[in-house]
Amino acid sequence: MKQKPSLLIIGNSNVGKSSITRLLMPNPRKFKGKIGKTPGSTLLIKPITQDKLPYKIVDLPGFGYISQSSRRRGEHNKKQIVVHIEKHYEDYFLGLIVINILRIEDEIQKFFIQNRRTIPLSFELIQFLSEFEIPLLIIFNKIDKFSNLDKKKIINLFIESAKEHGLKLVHLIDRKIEKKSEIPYLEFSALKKTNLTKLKQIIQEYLP
Ligand SMILES: Nc1nc2c(ncn2[C@@H]2O[C@H](COP(=O)(O)OP(=O)(O)OP(=O)(O)O)[C@@H](O)[C@H]2O)c(=O)[nH]1
Ligand SMILES: [Mg+2]
Repeated sequence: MKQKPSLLIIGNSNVGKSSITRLLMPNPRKFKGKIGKTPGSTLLIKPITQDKLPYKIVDLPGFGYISQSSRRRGEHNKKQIVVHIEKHYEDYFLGLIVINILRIEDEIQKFFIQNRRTIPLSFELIQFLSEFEIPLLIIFNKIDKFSNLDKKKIINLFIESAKEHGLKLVHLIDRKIEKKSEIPYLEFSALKKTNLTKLKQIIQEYLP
């Protein structure tokens, strides 16, 4: 039997990865939440799929994931993510990098504005993934938490700071981005299902 291609959903804890996964499932009731990591030191990478879904979903913690109890474990997980991607990048037809819009200002303040020698983990993750040839889509999730004006301001802050790290983010309008140097982004709300149709459409377009 032919193997299904994989969709990567990556992002820190609590950004909405499982919520997005559920929205993509033909049969969400059969999807049991917490998948992808265990409290143990080993990262469990368990692809999720359903009969009617033409791809598998792999949900991974982002670089910023640090368990409450152990900083070292955070580093350990990061290493495991790196090893996993290095080994499996060819299985992925698309990678969704999920970013919680509520966390952006803080991250950019601390690791960019106040200290130019550090790099925000989100940028590090985007840079790392762009080195492999996985097409990427950045999802700014939880936009329902902000007014339109604040949302624009925060996304702009992210984009402008990313530019200084050599990352070119472009707003995804309708079609697939062809230029390899540009990374498209989509504003999203898993709660309100904002842009869900668009997301599904993009996934279809990238499916091999
Ligand atoms: N307001 C709002 N809340 C959201 C949205 N998406 C997810 N949440 C909430 O955010 C919390 C975390 O969502 P999850 O989908 O479990 O996040 P996750 O990335 O899978 O988290 P981990 O499995 O811990 O890595 C839940 O309480 C969700 O209900 C959104 O678009 N808007
Ligand atoms: Mg989850």
